Amino acid sequence: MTTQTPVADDAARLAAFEARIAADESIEPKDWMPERYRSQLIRMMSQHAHSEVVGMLPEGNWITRAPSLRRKMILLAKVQDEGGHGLYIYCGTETLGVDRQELVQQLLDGKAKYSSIFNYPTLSWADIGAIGWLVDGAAIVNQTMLAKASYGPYARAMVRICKEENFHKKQGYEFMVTLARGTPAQKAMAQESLNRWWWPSLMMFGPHDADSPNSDELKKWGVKRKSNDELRQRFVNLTIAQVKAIDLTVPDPDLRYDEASGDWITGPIDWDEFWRVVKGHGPCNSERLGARRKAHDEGRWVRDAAMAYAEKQQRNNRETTERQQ
Ligand code: FAQ
Repeated sequence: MTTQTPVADDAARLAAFEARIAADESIEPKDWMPERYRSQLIRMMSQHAHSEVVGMLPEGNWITRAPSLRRKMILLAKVQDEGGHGLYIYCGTETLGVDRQELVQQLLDGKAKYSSIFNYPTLSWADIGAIGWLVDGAAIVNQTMLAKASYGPYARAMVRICKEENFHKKQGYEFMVTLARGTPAQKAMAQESLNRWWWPSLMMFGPHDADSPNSDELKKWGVKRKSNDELRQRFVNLTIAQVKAIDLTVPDPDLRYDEASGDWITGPIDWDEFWRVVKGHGPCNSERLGARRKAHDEGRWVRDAAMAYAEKQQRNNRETTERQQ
């Protein structure tokens, strides 16, 4: 498949499209859509797919070091799930007329974004629990909203992905509960990990609404149903209760409860750090891209073999059909 040539938008079709969005109709791949809607979806969905695939790396690092068979099996299954999520979302993106290889190449060339969170290192075993709890927890808050997105293939992928992410989050929290109720050293390891993952998890929701150039358009077209700040606030409210339940603390001296709104209000987020990581200068950006490039190069023979096999099957089918005629 090659990238489709943009078709000029016209006012009547745009009005009909916007009426469908207002009526909460699902937009499907063969429906007419404004080019800007298409390109915004390709941008966001491909970044999401890349995040899932790059997101396998921090946890994948610990598969060989899991301390029990049970934890190893859970971790293996989780990392495999994330790869599957990437594949669903790449498939969803292809329905917009873009070639997957083109998107993967953008990632390998360092031209595509993926979630900032995966550029932080996994330094201790507790990080595997913290990722399931906080990173999958944040992803669920965001993706439950996206399961109602106006673009059908993306929304349907999110429904399935959220079911799996819920398992991931629950195992992550159960993991942290076990450490927090374990020996003093285990509890300290859980706390140290929470200290490192807390702020990067809040950054996953993107910049404040006032600094989010894409949000207005995405909300107008029903892709985002809630803003970055609304989702971040929901995540904070849900998570602080869980932190307290296991007697840990978040590394935020300014955290306070606001009686009037019922919200937990955090201190300021370090946006300089966020943009540094997004622009490629986080602690693990080059390591992550290096690992993806290596995997891509080493997997070339698998792709070549799969293509050769598919061509052979097609040839055999053609010959069988010709013989039967
Ligand atoms: N990291 O105007 P906005 C997961 C960029 S999946 C990097 O607010 P938008 C599962 C943004 O792209 C995690 N870049 O952008 C898992 C834009 O740049 P551009 C991924 C970020 O699109 C768990 C610029 O900043 N989830 O974790 C980030 O309206 C465990 C301005 O921002 C998704 O991708 C960031 N955190 O809102 C896997 C969900 N935030 O393109 C493995 C789908 C912003 O203009 C293990 N995506 N940027 O150059 C979304 O919901 C949205 O795209 C946002 C950003 C909310 C991420």
